[in-house]
Amino acid sequence: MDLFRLDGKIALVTGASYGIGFAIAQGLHQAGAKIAFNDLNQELIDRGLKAYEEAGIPVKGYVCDVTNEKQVQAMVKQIEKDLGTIDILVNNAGIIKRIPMIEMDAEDFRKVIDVDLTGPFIVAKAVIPGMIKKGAGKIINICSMMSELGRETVAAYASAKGGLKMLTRNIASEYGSFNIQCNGLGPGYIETPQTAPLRTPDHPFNKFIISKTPAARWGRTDDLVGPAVFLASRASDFVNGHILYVDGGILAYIGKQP
Ligand code: NAP
Ligand code: GCO
Repeated sequence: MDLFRLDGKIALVTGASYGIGFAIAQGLHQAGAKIAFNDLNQELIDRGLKAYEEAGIPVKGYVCDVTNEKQVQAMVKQIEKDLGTIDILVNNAGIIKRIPMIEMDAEDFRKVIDVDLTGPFIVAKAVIPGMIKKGAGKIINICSMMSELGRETVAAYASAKGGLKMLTRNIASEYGSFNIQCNGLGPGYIETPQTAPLRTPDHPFNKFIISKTPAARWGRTDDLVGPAVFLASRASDFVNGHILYVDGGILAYIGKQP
């Protein structure tokens, strides 16, 4: 089972002060990796550092906006000084704005694309040269059900996550010969602050999602840990350009007969 071990590896998980990123960072640490994470401001970093300390996980935290290429390049150089070359990148940082498309300002649309698609491009571009030098690397882009499906009010987010699916495939195509594997992890509907507005007891979306999920429940962040460790480890060395959906069966299911 050493195939799934990450001892000696250095992982950067973006936007990982809490939520899915935090859970994935925890799992990568348990598999042996050293963890670096970033978030938008020192307050979030401090919140994350406290949470990692309480979980007994030694980490390095960096204030960095993934949409700012100068900040990202500086952060990657600092991580290389502090820990060494990044072996595993998890592009997790993301936002969503739930607005009907015809009511959405173009600025808001651009902001979602910037964080959820341009950000992963910028961070991957910054870490790939080190992976090439090292002769190996793992990139995991956090995609979504919206990489495959649309729904009302998430036009920007679905466009970004659909693009992220193709960016994943393109990185896989362009850098596979350098022994870099780039795959997507596509969570279903997961209990995090991002989906909290949809999970209030009286919110119709709550029942809807449970009816659309064969597992008949919302996902938990720890449901994503095993798939993330798999995609970060030697066990997936011949898996490249694949989007691994961890959705309880949503994408396989037409929905319950009313
Ligand atoms: P979340 O709770 O909103 O956490 C996202 C993290 O990214 C936050 O720490 C956030 O900081 C950070 N972030 C936002 N913009 C950033 C930027 N420009 N630079 C650096 N960090 C930034 O989201 P989540 O539910 O854990 O989701 C994490 C990822 O999974 C996202 O890519 C999301 O699209 C994806 N996803 C989520 C679900 C779900 O059901 N929850 C399902 C599929 C995919 P702030 O606290 O300042 O916002
Ligand atoms: C929404 C949700 C979803 C989830 C996730 C599903 O409003 O539909 O926020 O987009 O965040 O991306 O995989």
